Amino acid sequence: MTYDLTGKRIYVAGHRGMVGAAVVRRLARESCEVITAGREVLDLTRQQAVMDWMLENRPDAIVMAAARVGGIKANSDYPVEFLLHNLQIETNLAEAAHAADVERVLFLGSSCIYPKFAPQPIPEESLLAGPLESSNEWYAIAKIAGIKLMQAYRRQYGRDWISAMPTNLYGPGDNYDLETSHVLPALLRKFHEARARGAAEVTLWGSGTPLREFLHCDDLADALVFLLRHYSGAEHINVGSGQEVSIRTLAETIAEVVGYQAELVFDTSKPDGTPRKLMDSSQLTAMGWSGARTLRAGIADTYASPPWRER
Ligand code: GFB
Repeated sequence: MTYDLTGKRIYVAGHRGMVGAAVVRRLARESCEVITAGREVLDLTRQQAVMDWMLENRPDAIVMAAARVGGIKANSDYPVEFLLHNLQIETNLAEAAHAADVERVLFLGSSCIYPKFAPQPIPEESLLAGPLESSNEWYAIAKIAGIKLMQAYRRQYGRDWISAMPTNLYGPGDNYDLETSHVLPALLRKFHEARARGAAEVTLWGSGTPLREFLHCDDLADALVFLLRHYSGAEHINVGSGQEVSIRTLAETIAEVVGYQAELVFDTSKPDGTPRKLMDSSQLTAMGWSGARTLRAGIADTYASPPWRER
């Protein structure tokens, strides 16, 4: 199938976030109209406000890049917000999209919602096949519900709405708050500041042994536009890079990019989380998408972007 984006009005929910901003950048290369609505215009946790906005603006397609996201500590510290706000955002958007007869909706899951001990690489059918990682089960339940909601609208109303399952993401516009961010931006900041201070050590959380797959947000955005154009199915599609590193190796790579060597100190009072979550993205590659940049090139691109460097 091909969904022609020409002349379409595509609403990018969450356009100020790292993923949303990357999708807006990618859609700028298409002959479509991009619609956005900042939090000051539209609070996506408010059902009536979302319904009113959607019926007034009537986009042809929606990329649901709005969510309450964060790293392993943020997920443990704010279970209510990770469950409640993500449920509110996805249910409000879906209900309003149906009312406004939106023809395409692309929902975003995350590789962390697979079972803690899913087979590696993780195939799409592993979803719900085992217990979740406890540190982010709140977020996982909300995101699994979102995938199910897309399937429900396909089944009951024939909506051609789809879901993608991205791996751990990074890139320009990331969250660099050391308490709530993901590991890659946190280590970029830690090494950047260690160099500025001439610090001898950089402290990492956990043991450094967990393995993580990483994908640059601009590569994700390209894959999402590809799926919006070419994918029509009930099952979510894994979007990974296939590039997996240990947290220790990630730190060593970031030290090289930042240009500062420091002793790595591992604070094992902090959780490791899921030991590994490499996804099997062969369905996506079989459809014809490829082109994820190397992790080192992606980290270098990120470190060459704000807030580290003005482009
Ligand atoms: O990226 P991260 O916070 O989330 O942690 P997850 C990845 C690994 O990096 C964990 C370790 O083993 C952390 O202990 N780590 C080491 C650090 N140093 C740091 C640090 O300074 N900051 C952080 N944040 N981690 C998330 C889920 O799991 O995956 C989210 O909790 C989301 O819901 C995301 O889905 C994609 O990869 O473990």
